[in-house]
Amino acid sequence: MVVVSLLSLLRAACAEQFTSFTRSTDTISLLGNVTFANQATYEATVLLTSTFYVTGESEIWDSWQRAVQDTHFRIEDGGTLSAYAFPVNFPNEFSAGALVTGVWYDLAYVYDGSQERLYVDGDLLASRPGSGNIGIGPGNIMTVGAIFRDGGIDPSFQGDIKSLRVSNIARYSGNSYTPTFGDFTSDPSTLLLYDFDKVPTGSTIISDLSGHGHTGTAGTGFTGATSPTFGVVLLPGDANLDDKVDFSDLVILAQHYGQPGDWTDGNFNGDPTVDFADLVILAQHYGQSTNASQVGPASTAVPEPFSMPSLLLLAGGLLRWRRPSPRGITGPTNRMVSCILDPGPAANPNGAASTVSRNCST
Ligand SMILES: [Ca+2]
Ligand SMILES: [Ca+2]
Repeated sequence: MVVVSLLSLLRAACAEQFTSFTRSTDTISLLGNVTFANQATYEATVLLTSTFYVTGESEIWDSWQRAVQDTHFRIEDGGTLSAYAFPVNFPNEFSAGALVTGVWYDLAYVYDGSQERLYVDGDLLASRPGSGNIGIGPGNIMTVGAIFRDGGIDPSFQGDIKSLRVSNIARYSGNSYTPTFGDFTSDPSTLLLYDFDKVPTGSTIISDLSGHGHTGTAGTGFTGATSPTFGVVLLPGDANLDDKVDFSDLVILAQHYGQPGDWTDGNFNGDPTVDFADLVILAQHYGQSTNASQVGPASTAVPEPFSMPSLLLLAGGLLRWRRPSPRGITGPTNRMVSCILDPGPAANPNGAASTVSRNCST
């Protein structure tokens, strides 16, 4: 019980501020390279908002040069944790587990020259024998998030990251260790270190706290690269990341309804499509806001949980609004949405359309 309580506290301490990767093209381009011999540790504190990747895999960290270096830390489709220290166990990267969304994880990959190990929250997830030195390429590309490699874009993982550390030693051994669940610290074995929770909102540059100068620049590195969001707590339903769930988010969801999408398209539940389940999430958080200094879930000011008739009303209105009217989507937004979300005692499934038409569409 003590252990459980401690873990709960550590998890709670993570819920402050971090960096959110909400698009498959979100990336931070890192200067330089890391150099290993026959030991390595990759570790990150992350919370996933999706484990669905149409490409089969997504990147947390990657340093790569074709046929020379392939050192990476990934989440594969379905939530499998994966790491590689090419050419160790070539051609098979090391994958195990089934991570889920909405949970802070302390993830680690360790290679000690004779064995590879994956840990989740300090518990050994899997191990396998391995040997040899790790390949290093002088012409590498290194990123947090998406990377352009092998002729295409490997997408970013989807979620939040609090800290990332890469080291040239095997930091953990055995079946378990006490996880950090937060910011890692630098020491002489640290090759790169980022505390994403220390980066101010709106930043585009992140410093390497290891002192090795692997400065990161967000939103660069390949055509179509986008920046993750620094210093913003992801609020379910907040598609445009402006720290509140309101009509603007509703419009975004409507514009992508029925299509594939990521968080900034209104796909909040990590499945492939912007659909009714996302609408429910948005509705449940409509009117809420939070701020980066606030720990825990968003305030619950308004509204009450919605009835299914209200949600159907909302869905119907959204689909109508997918085609901009001659006046555009700039009407009496708050009134309109409030009306739809709370159509009053007269509303019922059969009378839904007339309620919207009479009271809410002007
Ligand atoms: Ca918003
Ligand atoms: Ca969805």
